[in-house]
Parts: sequence; C-alpha cells; structure tokens
Amino acid sequence: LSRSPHCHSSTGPMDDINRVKRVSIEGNIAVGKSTFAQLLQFAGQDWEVVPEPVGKWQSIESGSSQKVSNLLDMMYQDPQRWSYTFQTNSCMSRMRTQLQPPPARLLRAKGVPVQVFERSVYSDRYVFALNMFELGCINSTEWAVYQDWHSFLVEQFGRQVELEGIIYLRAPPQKCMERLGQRGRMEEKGVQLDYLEKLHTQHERWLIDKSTKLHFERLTWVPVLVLDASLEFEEDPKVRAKFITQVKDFFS
Ligand code: DCP
Repeated sequence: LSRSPHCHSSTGPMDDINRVKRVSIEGNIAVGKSTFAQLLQFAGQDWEVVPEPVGKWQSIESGSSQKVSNLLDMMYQDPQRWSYTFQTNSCMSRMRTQLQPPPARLLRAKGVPVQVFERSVYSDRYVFALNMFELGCINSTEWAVYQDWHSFLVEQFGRQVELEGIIYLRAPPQKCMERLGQRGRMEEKGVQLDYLEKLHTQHERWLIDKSTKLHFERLTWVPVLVLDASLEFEEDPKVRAKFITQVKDFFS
C-alpha cells in the first residue's frame, strides 16, 4: 500500500491519525464481507473493523428515536420509488461512521494500524447507485443530484474518506445467491440472481476492468487486492490462513 510521505514519523496526534491506513472490503451482496472483516479483526491487533450500518437502514428513526420505517425493505419492495432515498441514506450513514476518529488503541499500535471498512462511499456510488440509475430506478434528475452532493461531500471530507487499499472479495454471483439464501435476511427474499449478476458486473468494471468512469482521480490509483471468495474461507482454516497472509503482505 502506498503511504503519503508525512506518514513515517509519529510526533503528534495528527501524525498518529495519518499513520492509520484505511481499507475497504468490497464484493457482491452476501459474498462474506462481514465474516471476512471479523477474521481480520481477530488476526491482527492493529486492525479495527468498522461495520456497515445496515441496521440503521432497517430501522429509520424519527427525532425522538421512534422507529419510523424499514428503508431497506421499502427499497426492495418498490425500487423505483425508494432507491434514491435509500442511496442517500446509506451513503450518509456510511460517511458518518467513516468520519469517526480511529480508536486510541489503534493510534498506539506499534505496527501499521489499519481501519477496515465494510464497503465504502465509492461502492455506494459506483456499484449500487450507478446500477439503480442504469436500471431506471433512479431517474436522471436524481442521479445528477446524487452525483453532485456525493462529489461535494467526498471532496470536502478529503483524507477522512480516502482509501489506501481495497480488498475485493470476488465470487460468481451464483455463489453469492447460495449464501444469500442461507443467511435469509428477510428484506432480501425477493433478490434474484439477475440482480446479483448486475452488481457483479459493476464490481468487475470498477475494480478489474477499470472501465467505470470515476469522478475522483485519486481513487483510480488505489491498489486492489483480489481474493477468490468462492473458496469457503469461513470453514476452511487453510484458506483463511492463505487469505490472512495475502492481506498482511498487502498491508506491509
Ligand atoms: N445495499 C444497497 N445499496 C448500497 C449498499 C447496500 O442496496 N449502497 C443493500 C444490499 C444488501 C444490503 O444493503 O441488501 C447490505 O449489502 P452489503 O453487500 O453491503 O452487505 P452484506 O451484509 O450483504 O455483505 P456480506 O454478506 O458480504 O457481509
């Protein structure tokens, strides 16, 4: 992973924060990002996993903390009506989690401290929102508005939402479909293979073919580690060990 020149010495709080690498785990729905993130958390003391705030999307609250609705469910029930609202909310909640400072434990780390995010504001835009636009579930006005605030916020937050690496858990959509069925998240019961194939294509365009048109120049240079997530890394200790070694090499 590339390091910025001022990251080598640790003399003050900002230097400590700048030392922390930010990496996101990307991949199709149900490929195993959360499971993989947990593996990393256990494997290295200097790694901190920041989970995706999916629970927040399932339980939208009013100002007085009353549950108002399940936006994830609404989006799957009526994508035409709710995709834009969902993508606004998911990206905003992700920005909020991503802006939280790394924990003190990480700042004191002796090795290379790494904050690991499940997904990023970049897959929100270049996988999901783009896909919904291409499917016609986000119209051209919504897409223009989305891109405008997304670019503005990402540029304003600067380094706080930048990544120094991406781990792409790559698996055939059929495999993700099987895992999605096993997990049985209520809101996703209507998800079809065809939708996972489309999301797979968006990941491939962005991370493998590099054909997605990116607004952020810096993002085009972020190194990508591709792992074969069709392997059963949850069950097989050999695969787990291999993946951990690959990730450690990637971080060093
Ligand atoms: N989602 C979406 N748009 C986004 C982000 C997520 O529609 N910008 C949806 C897709 C899923 C749910 O939210 O229904 C969570 O998706 P993820 O793939 O991010 O998380 P998983 O829990 O499926 O990942 P994994 O099983 O790999 O841990």
